[in-house]
Amino acid sequence: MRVTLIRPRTGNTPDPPLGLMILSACARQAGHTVQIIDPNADDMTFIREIEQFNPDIVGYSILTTQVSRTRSIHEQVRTHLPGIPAVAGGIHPTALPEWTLRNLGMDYVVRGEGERTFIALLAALESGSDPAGQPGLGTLRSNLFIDGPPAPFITDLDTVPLPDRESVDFNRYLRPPGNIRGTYLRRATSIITSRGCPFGCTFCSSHGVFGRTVRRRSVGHVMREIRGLIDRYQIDGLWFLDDTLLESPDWLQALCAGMKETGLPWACQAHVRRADETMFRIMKDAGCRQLEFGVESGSPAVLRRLKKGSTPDDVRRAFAICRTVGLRTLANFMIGVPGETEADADLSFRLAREIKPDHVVVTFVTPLPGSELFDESLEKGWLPSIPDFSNDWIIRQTENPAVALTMDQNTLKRIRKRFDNTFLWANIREYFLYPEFILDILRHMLMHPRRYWSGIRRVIRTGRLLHIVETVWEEYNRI
Ligand code: B12
Ligand code: SF4
Repeated sequence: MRVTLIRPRTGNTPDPPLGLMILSACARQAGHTVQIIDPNADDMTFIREIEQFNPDIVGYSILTTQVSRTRSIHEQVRTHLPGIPAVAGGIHPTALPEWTLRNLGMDYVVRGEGERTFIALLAALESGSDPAGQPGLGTLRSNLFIDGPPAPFITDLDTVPLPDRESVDFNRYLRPPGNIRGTYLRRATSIITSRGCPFGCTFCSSHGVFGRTVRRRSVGHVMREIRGLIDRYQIDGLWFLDDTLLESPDWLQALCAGMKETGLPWACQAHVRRADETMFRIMKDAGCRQLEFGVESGSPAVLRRLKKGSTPDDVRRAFAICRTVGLRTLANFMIGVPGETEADADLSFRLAREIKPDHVVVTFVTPLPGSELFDESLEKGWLPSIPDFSNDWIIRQTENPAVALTMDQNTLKRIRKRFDNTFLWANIREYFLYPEFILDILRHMLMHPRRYWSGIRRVIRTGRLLHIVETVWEEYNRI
């Protein structure tokens, strides 16, 4: 079959669509022909490319933030290719399968890990049989939702093919400054080595797709992919996308030995409870530059509510170890947690100043489908019904919180502005060590001044200086 896979992105980050590239590799192994479409956030010109390819099926990979964009893309696809079957997978369809079928006009949803279910769906459609009821697959028949049993998790991740990077123009994702924030790299990319996270944070929906038990690829398998990336694409840095990389110390030590040999700088996400000086030294010695932590709050009560599994003292300890060892840090905070007061938010602000991260990100709490917080929001009426996931749900870009719980919208916006303006310089100062990058941005701004006006207008309207940085980032990263 001819298969078109689409990522309906809402931002212009140069992260490659790893999930779709893995599905593409599976589909090719099964004898299908694949096209991957990953357009810039406001681009619609790709419809012609799809028409020319003339697929038998289109597939969308959907995060909750991408629902609006999926809707508009799918309308166009339906207009230009009437009757074409459509399948959706990813975290949003996994959490809300029936909603996705009915509201986004999809014919099938794939829940959880997509590899096996997707190939089984293609085989069924090719042979003309009805795939309804297959494990992991949801569909409508006579307007009734038919949900197959959950597909079992893949136990041996070494059997999953490596992402099919040849199906995209992969060089367009390899561009400065790269995805290790605060570090300037010319050809950095990302990789994922495990699936699953054992923690139970109430705002997180990651377990919906990959579960709570960590499954890992073998170090040998991971290093083969990395060496391939060096040989084929000359990468100069790596970001490990794993929910948390530190769950298995022996495995991590073996990975560090491999990374040391490559000489590549790298970064990863980690939980503060896993901070360990000996391990951090090994990681630093192996090229690790930065650890990204979900700090979330400086209030013990809020952390308990979020079931984060950590306290402000755990945070202090983790950041102190990083400073001793010489690892850069990124701290994610969230505001607007149910029950959170302005005094709690002030504790977060004070903690952020105390631990001195190299990079601070603050977002409004958003009850994403698949999370405990989403279910609680519906139960308690904070969300009157399943929303339409309009632009306020595009977490990084929205000016307004999707829901305002204990604190009202204006208070939340004021707190976010205080955070953003305070840490703005810390977040960008490292880039000024790379004059060629700054000159490149200035050249870009001079060549496309109109594109940057929206950012300046938003700064004037909101007083949030970060808008101009975000606009520069978006425009510069347009790929
Ligand atoms: C890389 C990443 C990003 C990248 C790129 C995201 C993208 N894909 O466009 C960047 C850095 C841009 C990013 C940003 C954000 N992200 Co993010 N991100 C991730 C991360 C760490 C890895 C994603 C990945 O590549 N996984 C590996 C691949 C193999 O998995 P996969 O894509 O899910 O695909 C599998 C299945 O889902 C399925 N599948 C997927 N697509 C399809 C399509 C079809 C047709 C089929 C059949 C199957 C299928 O099959 C695949 C193979 O098994 C995940 C965490 C995670 N555990 O996945 C969070 C995650 C996806 N992000 C999340 C969030 C919340 C965000 C942000 C909102 C964060 C923020 N506060 O700003 C922003 C929003 C970005 C935006 N504007 O839309 C949430 C999503 C929750 C939700 N309900 O949507 C996750 C799950 C993290 C979490 N712990 O909750 N993110
Ligand atoms: S937020 Fe991070 S640590 Fe918490 S459950 Fe999700 S992936 Fe795990």
